[in-house]
Amino acid sequence: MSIEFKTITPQDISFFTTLLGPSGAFSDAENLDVYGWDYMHELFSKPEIVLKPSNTEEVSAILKYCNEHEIAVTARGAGTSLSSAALPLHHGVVLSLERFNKIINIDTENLQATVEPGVINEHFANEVLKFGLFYPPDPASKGSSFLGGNIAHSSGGPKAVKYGTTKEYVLNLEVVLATGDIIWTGANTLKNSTGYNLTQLMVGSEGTLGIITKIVFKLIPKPKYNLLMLAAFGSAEKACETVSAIFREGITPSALEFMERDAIDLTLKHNDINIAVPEWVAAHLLIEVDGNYPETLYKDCDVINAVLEKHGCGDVLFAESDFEKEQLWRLRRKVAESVRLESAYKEEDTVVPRASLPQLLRGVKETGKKYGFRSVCYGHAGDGNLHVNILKGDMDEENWNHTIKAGIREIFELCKRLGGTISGEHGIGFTQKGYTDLVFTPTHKHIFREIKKAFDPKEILNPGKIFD
Ligand code: LAC
Ligand code: ZN
Repeated sequence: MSIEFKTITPQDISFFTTLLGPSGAFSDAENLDVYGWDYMHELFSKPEIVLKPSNTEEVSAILKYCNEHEIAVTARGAGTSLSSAALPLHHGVVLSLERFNKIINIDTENLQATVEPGVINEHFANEVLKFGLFYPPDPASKGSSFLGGNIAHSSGGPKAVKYGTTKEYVLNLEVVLATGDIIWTGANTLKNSTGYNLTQLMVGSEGTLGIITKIVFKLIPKPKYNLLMLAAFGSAEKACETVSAIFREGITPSALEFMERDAIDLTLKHNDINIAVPEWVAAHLLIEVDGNYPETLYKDCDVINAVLEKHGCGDVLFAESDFEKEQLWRLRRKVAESVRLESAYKEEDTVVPRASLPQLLRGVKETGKKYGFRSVCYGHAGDGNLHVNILKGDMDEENWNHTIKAGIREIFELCKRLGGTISGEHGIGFTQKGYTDLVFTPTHKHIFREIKKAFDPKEILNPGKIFD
């Protein structure tokens, strides 16, 4: 944290209050407290003021002022980042996008929508569904996370295995740069071969390059049918082996999720979900197929069932009703929340080429034994994306804060050896920065710094995140 930012003065507060009105600028203790936490609840860093602009011009005026006065600005969506990206490390301004909550237009002719970044993911998906349209990215936080934050993190979710992550759906962005300049990054077209791809540069940039104020999304027609099954395995590694075999048989499921026994047990413990899991079950795969023709989907399920049998699957539960589907999805979606209810934990977002998943799981468990930690593994197996939650339980502070970091590093080294990387969908933010030396060479860092300089010469935007 070498950069020095200016502390906010009464004159600055007066500027912001005049610009946004008293209901747009908050420096009372309660607000500063709320916006100093993030989802992980382990870290706290208090902003000096919280600003809630409602339009692009206000964002532009805020950034222009902060740039001139060298005040740090941390953009914040719903605060659900799993890498502490919205934590105002250098205090200064938290710029909340919560008032940017309008769906501006749903274009049913072109299958596109223009929205503001503070729209909640699930609300947007439900609104476009009214027109028979589909916005697939469905992170676990979809009920509360904002679309702008989803772009900032390149968020995924179970549907990504067939439909891709957020980045596949972003066509064009209105962005305010640190200087206050406003640009559109591209065009509202499905193709664009016109210069550098600034749109995709913004995706995953975690608020370090600019503030997104409008989004043009691509939409697709909603498939009419889906089938869902829960496959039980006596061996977690066998379950992982099955994943790539399903694709090799020519099937691309619309979701292919993995949960090891510990994840299932924690979810059942902390939620009212009525599913009996026999003793012998070591892991589940949750497999969904979707499309417009039920007979094709049943045939796909036959192919999948044959693969499951060949790989030692002990039992398949086929969801017979919407209620049963909902129960199975809750079993999967509630894992993260349940782990959190159980213990303090570290959230690692490992990702490898999908056929390497069994090796990754084995490595995680071996590392856990070596360092004495309990890991709960689950996630988007079809994407080779395994969430590894390391539980604190009764581990002492020294181990928790220092020793096990070496274990996490070993897990990430394994990811790299297997051709993977250290985050599939949660981002680097602040919490994962200490491991980026494994994946960023000095050349990468040089390029990153030059890009940063071009967008944000005084480094006021989300300082201290992704890289120094
Ligand atoms: C999930 C979140 C943690 O997949 O990414 O549940
Ligand atoms: Zn996930």
